[in-house]
Amino acid sequence: MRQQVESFDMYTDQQNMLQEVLHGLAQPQKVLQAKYFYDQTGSELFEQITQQPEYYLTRTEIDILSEYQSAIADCIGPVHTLIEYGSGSSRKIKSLLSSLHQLEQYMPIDISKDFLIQSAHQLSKDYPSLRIKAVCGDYSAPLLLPVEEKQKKVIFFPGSTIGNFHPQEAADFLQQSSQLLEKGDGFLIGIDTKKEASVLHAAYNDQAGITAQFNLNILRHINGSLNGTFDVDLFEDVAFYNEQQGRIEMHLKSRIDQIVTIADQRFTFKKDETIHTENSYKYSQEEFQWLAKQNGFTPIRCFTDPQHHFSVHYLEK
Ligand code: AVJ
Repeated sequence: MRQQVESFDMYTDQQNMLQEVLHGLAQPQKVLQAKYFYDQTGSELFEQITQQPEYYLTRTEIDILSEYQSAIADCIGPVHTLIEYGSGSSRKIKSLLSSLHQLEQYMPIDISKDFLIQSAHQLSKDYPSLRIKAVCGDYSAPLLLPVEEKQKKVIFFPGSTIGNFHPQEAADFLQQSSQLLEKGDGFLIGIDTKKEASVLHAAYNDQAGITAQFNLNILRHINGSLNGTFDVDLFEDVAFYNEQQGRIEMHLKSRIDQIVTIADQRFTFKKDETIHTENSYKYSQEEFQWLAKQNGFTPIRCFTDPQHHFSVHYLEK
């Protein structure tokens, strides 16, 4: 029973967080990478965001995956290995594990090791004949995966997480992913669409203030992990749709002139100066298909909801 879940440790860069944080805060426009939202508290807050009425993304993606469950499975055809970037919602993955044809192996990749292993064991109870290889690693960096050649593979990357990358980084990321694949392998990816600014604005400014807590929590994470002196009450959450760039921007705005220290380095903030904590790019169906085509994939089909609020693209190498 136990042998059904194997785990592989490929996460190497513990030292990186300090360097990346210090580097980002030294820029003229201070910046923190969105991946640092996700400590234990941050992951829990994100989970709560997905349940807010204004945050349509997760709910809509789950609806699309369930509505088109068999169409997706037929479109993909027989597949040996399903790779998931970031082991997220079990509802999304279960819909695929239950419907994909001839699936033998599931390989979730995540940097949060405890969460990864725990969800792998949980899933193995419901899918006793599935081989699960849990890979602890950073899927945004080049990875050597324990996959068999000559077996059809599909990468699943839900949640519009690729939206955190600048378009050029998203392009590089697609290229890098295509290098893990062979001709005929697939990529199933969730993409948030361009839509009325008011819908987008509401999704990132929920009434309950959960997104604000999530944004501010990045400062607590840095305080805890890197000995920072951020006073969370002296920063304010700001989120808006930048229509020019087609992205939601999240910032933390300093309420006063202040100095913050991290690992003995001092950073000065002017009143109203911001730290840019996240971009969340939105793509029309045509824009994303164009990006995929330019970067090693053929768009096969795009699944969407009646309001076109979210999209799930199936691409083939
Ligand atoms: C997990 C990156 C898809 O961009 O909507 C939610 C993160 N940030 N609310 C998104 C997020 C603020 C989320 N992604």
